[in-house]
This record gives sequence, structure tokens and C-alpha cells, in this order.
Amino acid sequence: MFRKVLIANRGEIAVRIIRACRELGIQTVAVYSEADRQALHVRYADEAYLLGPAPSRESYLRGDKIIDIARKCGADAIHPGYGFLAEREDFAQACADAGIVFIGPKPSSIAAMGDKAIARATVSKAGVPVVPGTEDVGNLRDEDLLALAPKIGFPLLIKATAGGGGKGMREVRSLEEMPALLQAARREAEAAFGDGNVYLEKLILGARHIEIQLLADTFGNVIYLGERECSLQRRHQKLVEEAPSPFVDEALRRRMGEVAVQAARAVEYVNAGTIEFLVDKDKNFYFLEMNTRLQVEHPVTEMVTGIDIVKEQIRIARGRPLSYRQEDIELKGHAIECRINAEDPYNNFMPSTGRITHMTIPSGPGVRVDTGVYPGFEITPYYDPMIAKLIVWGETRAQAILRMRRALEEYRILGVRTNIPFHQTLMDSTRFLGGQYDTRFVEERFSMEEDESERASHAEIAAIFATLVAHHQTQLAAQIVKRGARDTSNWKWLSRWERLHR
Ligand code: MV4
Repeated sequence: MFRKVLIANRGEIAVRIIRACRELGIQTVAVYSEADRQALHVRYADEAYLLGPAPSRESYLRGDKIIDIARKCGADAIHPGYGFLAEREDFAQACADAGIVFIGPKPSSIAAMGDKAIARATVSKAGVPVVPGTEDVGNLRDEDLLALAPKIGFPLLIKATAGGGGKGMREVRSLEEMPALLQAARREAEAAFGDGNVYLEKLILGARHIEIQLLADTFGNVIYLGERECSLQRRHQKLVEEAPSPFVDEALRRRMGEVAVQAARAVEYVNAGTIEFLVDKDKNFYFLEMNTRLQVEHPVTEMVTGIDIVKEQIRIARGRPLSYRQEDIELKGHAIECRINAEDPYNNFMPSTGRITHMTIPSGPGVRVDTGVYPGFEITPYYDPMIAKLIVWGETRAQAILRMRRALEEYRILGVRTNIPFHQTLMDSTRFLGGQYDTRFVEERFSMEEDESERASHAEIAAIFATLVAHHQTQLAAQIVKRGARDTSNWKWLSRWERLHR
């Protein structure tokens, strides 16, 4: 067993990893920036070391400093969490060179999946369906791409090979507009990744974004833990995830799971990883990319499988075999995660900064909150605006939605604006309730307006739940209440709370 693990991250995910270590009896080491002296991950860890000034490149991206600290304090392993150094092959290699276990895949797997054109070619050769597009890897010149484009067909997408997450992506409708778009995509990719290489894919319209969670050990065992539905996003930032996907049936799940395992095997993958797929309305699915790390939305998979993914990651990194075989994996119930961001949904999702003055966290049956903040903590503009994840579990999807509405109603955060009202509006939208949405839904069909036609009325919501909730629970639907956010403003609620606690 590891004696001590350093967590090379901050916020909710650092706290999440510390919790797993605690349960395993492993000592924890936090690292932090000057902006994070008061952060929760620093308080929870057994030891904590200052990295440097607030900007990430001077703190959480300083792999050299982090390895130095790990060496000096005697950490056996480093968990990178997500973001920052999690998908940097050079960092994974530097850990190995320093004799410290990197809790994640081999540097070569990170590299193979990091270049999206290489990833496409590699998994395609292993029999994984990819979107029709360019097949060559290496520097494709504009003239090559312009010659290949008509064969692929329009509309198509220019994507950055170093990309992922939508950066450096351009939609192309015709050959005429392509030269200018190639130039723009290359310029954006060069600025974002220091690499202007691009490739082409046919544009798949109206697709869902569904991903498969994998676990792989050093003995060649690879298993899938079902899917997560991740289509609810805005500007490539996911906002809500659910497991299982309302769109995926048992047969599709098995096919996608088995294909995902093949993709992982193609790069000799070890540890937790995720294969992203686009799934069209006819249930054809295509490999998009692999995330070679723990993901933000991993809790929804934990809720429906009962598996602690972070503990499994640590077990795998220790060189132990997986605790589960594929036959052991059963999905039970339904889980939904809402990402709580410090941003204003009424003002174009502008980031909101400031001190949290008051916070009431929802709890009770089937509710989990992973957070890195507390009252008195100052939200700064240096890092991601996500301050918490609210995750609920229910026996059915309808039960989970009801529970999410209840939990969102309980959640009170004062001092910064949050996107909680967005989630409340979404949980009442007819398309979400019906599970009928794709990746364009939030940006193109959803609105925060009170009298939007997409918004279900009280009667409609009750009717929808009556249909959704299992027969023996139909009585419940008659009792669905209108959500109370507008009835009890934060201010009224706070003064009541303060009177009670005088
Ligand atoms: C696509 C696509 C349609 N067709 N590729 C966006 C982020 C990156 N992971 C890949 N992305 C997409 N690739 C083809 N060939 C649509 C998207 C896409 C998307 C994918 C997943 C979740 C949200 C999205 C929002 C817009 C576009």
C-alpha cells in the first residue's frame, strides 16, 4: 500500500481524492497557490505545501516543483486529478523518473490519445468506428486537406490534432470558404496548444455526446462501467450529466462498452479512462476522443455502480488487479449531476467572483455534494468557476429528477452568483424531462425566460411525472409542487434563517 499520496490539484477534486485516501489509511499531501491558502483541500490534507503565485502556470502547472515536494516529503505517489497536469505525458514520465508512482496511465498512452489524429488512426485500426475523415497522421498541408475535403463531403469539421474540448474547431459548409477557415483554425490551435496541425471529419448533426467509463489494470483486465450522458453543455462546458443515458438501451450499452474496451486495449491503457462517443439519432456511434484521466462527472457512475473509482485508481496504481470483473458490474437506479458554477445565468453566464458569505448545502437521502468551498472562502478569477457538484441518485430517472429539484431548492449560496437557477429551469423543461435533447439543446433551444414555450407548466410537469414514475408511485405525481425558488428569495430566506438562529 502507498503510505503517502500527493494530490497535484485543487478544489473539489482534491478534496474528493483526499477522502478516498483517508478511507484507505493513506496520508495526504496538498499543494496550493497563494490564492488557495484558505482552501478546503489544504485544510483536509495531512500536510500542505505552497507552490507559488495564483496563476496556474506559476503554481498547479509547476510539475518540477510538485515532484520536488513529493520527493522531500516522502510521497510514494501523485494523483493528478483532472485538468492541470493530468494529461501531460512529460509529467507522468517525470514522476516515473523520480521513482514516484503517477496514478494514471502510461506516458505512451497519454501521448497516443493526446494527438487526436493519432488516436483516430490507432483505434480505427483496432476496429473502433470513427467519423469518416482524414486518415493520414502527421502534418497535413492545406492543399492535401482541400483535395480530401470533397471526398469526405460537406458540411465537415476542421479539428486541431492537439485539441479536444472544441478548441480550434471550425465548421465548413463549402470548399470556397475552407481556405480561410483552415487558416483561422490553425491560428487558434497554434495559440492554444503551440501546434497548428489540423485534420478533417464529416460533421455529424443532432448527435448526443455519450461516454463510457473504463477501468484497466496492469494485468490486462479492462472493464466498462456503463455510460454517462453528457449532451447538456454550453460552449463545450458540460453542465449536467446523467447515468445511465435515457437514450441507451442494454444492447447499445454492451456494443459501446465492448468497443470502448477495444479502444483502450489499442493503447495498452491502464487506470481509469473514458471514451467519448458521438451517437446519432439512428444509434450509430463514433469514437471522438479518449480522456486519459479521472473525469469531473465520475460520481454519476459511482452512484449507479456502487464503485469508488478513485479507490480503484489507487488500487490499480499499486499494481493490484481490479476488484471487479465485467460480470460483477450492475447498474442500479439513476444518477444526475449538476455542476454548480460561480457564474450568472441571467447575464450570459458571466463569471462571478467574491466572498461566499453564507452557504447551506443540501443533504438527505440520495444526495451527494462534492465541493471545494465553504462560507468565508473567496472565489477568485484564476481558476475554473465550478465550485461544487450536486449529485443525486434515485430508483428511476423521474425519482432522480424530483430529488434534484428538491436538492437545488435546498442549496443556498450567498455572496456570489451561481447557475443554480439555470439548473432549476432546466429540471422543469419538457425536453429534459422527456430525455429528448442533443448537444445543441442548451445553446439553441433553451432559455431562462419565465414564459418560454419550452418550459413545462405546473400541470404539464405533474402529467409528465405521472407518466414517468412507476405505477405504484403514481400517486406522487398528484403531489408534485411548483418549485419555490421564486417564492422564497435568498434574502427572505436568509432573514428567516437569521431570526431562527438569534
Ligand atoms: C464533432 C461533432 C460533430 N461531428 N465531430 C466538440 C468537442 C470535441 N470533443 C468534439 N466535438 C464535436 N465533434 C463531428 N465529426 C460535434 C461536436 C460537438 C460536441 C461534442 C460533444 C459535446 C458537445 C458538443 C458541442 C458541439 C459540437
